[in-house]
Amino acid sequence: MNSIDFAPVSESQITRAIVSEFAKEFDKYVATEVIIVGGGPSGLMAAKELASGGVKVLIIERNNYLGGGFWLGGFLMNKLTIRSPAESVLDELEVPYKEYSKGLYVADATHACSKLIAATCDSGAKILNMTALDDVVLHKDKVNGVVINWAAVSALPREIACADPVSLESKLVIDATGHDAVVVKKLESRGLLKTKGQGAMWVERSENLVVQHTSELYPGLIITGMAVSAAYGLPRMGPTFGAMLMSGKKAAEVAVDKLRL
Ligand code: 48H
Repeated sequence: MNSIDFAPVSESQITRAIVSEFAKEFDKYVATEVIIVGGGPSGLMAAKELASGGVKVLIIERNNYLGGGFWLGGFLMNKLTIRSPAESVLDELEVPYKEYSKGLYVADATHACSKLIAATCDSGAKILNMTALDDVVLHKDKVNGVVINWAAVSALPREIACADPVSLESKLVIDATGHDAVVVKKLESRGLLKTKGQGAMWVERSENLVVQHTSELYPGLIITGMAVSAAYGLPRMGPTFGAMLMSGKKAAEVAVDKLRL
């Protein structure tokens, strides 16, 4: 390849393309059916399932990248483990894996995470990255949306960035923020519910319990992934991800049932 002639486009055209397309899409999602806070494995899975079923869904993610803890297994080693029967999700996503021992599967974390992100984008779910949850919208004891700000603004001390956030309305919000259970904590800080804090490690019990407790914790607020452990004081499972994926699927089912009511 000697040379390529790229299309003659000016600097201002590039800026306009970004501004106008972003603004158009943002406008469409100012009011939506489901907002998922957190783009880790549970949030991505919930978003993929909902959007593939035709639900209008937006993910809010404070980092510029999606995937949360799904890029690594544990201890900075990028092999994931999944316990049976959750390898079915790896099959769905076409992620190669091998059986390490009976019912325990290992996959490349980077491969699994990339495929999950791609499948979520392909499903039609929309993503606002570099966006942090600031608060919830609460109408008559029901969560009705989220208050957001740019993550960079949220990271600054108040006295430097006294920039007000904006609100997005939704019929349902899903807390998929992992160990911090950030949305749940906004309700707890107002005395509307009480969390137990995450329990100690007990792999054997943890994953079944997380999926079992994935539910609507407060009117309008569904919880998934490690946010479930934090809310209910369930044992943790360490670096194995089957329950995160299955909990995301269950959160989507709970949301669809609620939307139908
Ligand atoms: C916007 C936010 C905010 C905010 C956080 O931690 P995650 O990967 O969460 P899960 O629950 O999908 O998966 C948990 C798993 O990764 C894990 O940690 C396991 C299995 N641990 C077991 C154990 O025993 O330790 O992803 C949460 C996402 C991240 O991308 C955050 O950046 C994002 O939520 N997030 N986004 N506004 N305020 N807080």
